[in-house]
Amino acid sequence: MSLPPPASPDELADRARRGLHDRLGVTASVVGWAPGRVNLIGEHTDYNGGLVLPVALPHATAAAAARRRDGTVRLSSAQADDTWSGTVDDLSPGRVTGWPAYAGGVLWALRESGVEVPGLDLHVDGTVPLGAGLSSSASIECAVAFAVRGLLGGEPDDEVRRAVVDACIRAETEVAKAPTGGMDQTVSVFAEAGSALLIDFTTHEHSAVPLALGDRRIVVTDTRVSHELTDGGYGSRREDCERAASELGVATLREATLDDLTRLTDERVARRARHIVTETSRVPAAVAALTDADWGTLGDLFAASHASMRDDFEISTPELDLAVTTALEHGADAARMTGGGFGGSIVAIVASDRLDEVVAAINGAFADAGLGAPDHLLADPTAGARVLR
Ligand code: GAF
Repeated sequence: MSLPPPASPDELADRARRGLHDRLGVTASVVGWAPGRVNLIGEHTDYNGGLVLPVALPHATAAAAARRRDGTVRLSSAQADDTWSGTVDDLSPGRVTGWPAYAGGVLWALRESGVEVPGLDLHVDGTVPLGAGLSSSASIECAVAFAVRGLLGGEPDDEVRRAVVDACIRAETEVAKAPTGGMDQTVSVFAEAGSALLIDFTTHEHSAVPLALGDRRIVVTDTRVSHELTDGGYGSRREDCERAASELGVATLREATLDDLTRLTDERVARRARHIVTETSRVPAAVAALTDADWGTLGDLFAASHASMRDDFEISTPELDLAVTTALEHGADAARMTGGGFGGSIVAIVASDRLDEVVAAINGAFADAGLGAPDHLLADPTAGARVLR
């Protein structure tokens, strides 16, 4: 059994260039490329001032673009039949829904931040599975932002990259109305090949954590149970966390200890907060385990993280639980659900010689349970967004 790699950045850029030509009849002058992500550990901690440890996927979005002189914006996508046409003003919050909110909301947010966004034709094409909890939306946003930066000239430096992350977060929260926390855009822009990215959402600093995986691979299983961050479950978890922080008199739950949580009166809110406090403490421990190639400890941390999301945060599903249990029974060193939850994917660390067995066992368990076939991919840690000319 083999899990083939997705199109390379150059191949995907060529696909996007061809798409721009075929759908909108123009020749691309630049392509923005940005990856999706899988989070190793640190879930729902980003909007709580906590720590996260994602890696960028080789699966990505390419946005091919050409400047226009008349101020018009036209957007098309290989993953959608419709073409959006209007001006940057038409992309402001409340005026656009669906995929153009992600692709085009970035143009509005960049302009709000002072960037002179020109009229443009733009076509996106991607290999990040949609609705799988692997940040297809952040990869679209960041690819579009890098295409715009490419049209404006020069290579995005660190300051420009930070501004891109901020604009993409605004597009997602204010235009697409997904109340997310910023992890996905940060790793899509700042990831380094072969490393995870440790991000601290109190200091807003990040650092690459080289992964000593040896003959192990990061395997993602998409349960293909739908995952939608605008559905309300994500937002209600966020509200519970904010309520806990407010009752404890702290700015974010990063400042709370387990002892503090005994002061919370609502049982559900206390469990949500316990997930955040314990999950944040697991991130540095996982960094140490990954750095030392201590797979036993990493397995324990992933197991505690999964149980915390299942029982305290209540964002797992029977399909995610089944995939995790089956992966572990068949030799995965570590496995947990990943991303926002309510469906989506699990992430597992698996020795190369157990890969086929783990994949076959999950497929078999899903078939036995009468579930649709899951998808699997290899998450070899990739570098972040770039401009391709
Ligand atoms: C989603 C969000 F977009 C992130 O900001 C993060 O909160 C994640 O869910 C959960 O860790 O991907």
